[in-house]
Amino acid sequence: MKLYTYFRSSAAYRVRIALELKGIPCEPVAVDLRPGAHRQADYLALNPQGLVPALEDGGAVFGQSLAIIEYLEEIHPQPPLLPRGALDRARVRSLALAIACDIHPLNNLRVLNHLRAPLGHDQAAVDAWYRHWIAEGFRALEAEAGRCSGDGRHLFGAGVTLADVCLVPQMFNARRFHCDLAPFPTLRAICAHLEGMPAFARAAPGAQPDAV
Ligand SMILES: N[C@@H](CCC(=O)N[C@@H](CS)C(=O)NCC(=O)O)C(=O)O
Repeated sequence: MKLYTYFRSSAAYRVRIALELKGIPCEPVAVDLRPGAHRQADYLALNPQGLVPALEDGGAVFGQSLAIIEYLEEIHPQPPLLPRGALDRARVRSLALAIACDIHPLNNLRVLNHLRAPLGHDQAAVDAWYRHWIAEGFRALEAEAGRCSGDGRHLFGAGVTLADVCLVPQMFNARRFHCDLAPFPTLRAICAHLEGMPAFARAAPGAQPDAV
């Protein structure tokens, strides 16, 4: 199994956490987003979406971090990242999708680049855009955490789920862009707990071989 990854990619970070939690051996293949390696023909031949991560297994390559994580969950169910009951599974997916579909895509590299050129926004405007969508998304998640967290250390219930796997990388990005996190004490406490777990620490951007 190979993971096409970039150390600072939060979508790849989600998959790295899932691999570490499940103890699945996987060879990382670095795709450097800075010079645009993900837009080069050799990578587009593997993943026409031109985004990281992508997973290669059994001769097939596919992208989309949540599809990859659900695949890992199916082929390697232990430890589970989704709870047993249908309702709880839907609630965990709802939290994960709030991050992966409603926060992350608005602040992706290609979106920020498009704001700069051709739309002509300066760095201050791009930063304001970034922070606005983090604040909007985290406001909802903080409220969700109040209803869903069972122990103040996990976004849902009292064990690690797919929701946590998505939250920690998004928090990493929010810190990197100096977002105001004061209004989100529950999310900060959850991430502080999770980031102390060895699997999360091994998956962190700074621990990756391509981190520079
Ligand atoms: N929905 C996709 C998003 C993947 C994605 O946007 N990856 C980012 C890095 S976190 C990327 O490759 N960005 C390149 C770009 O925006 O040009 C997933 O969950 O895998």
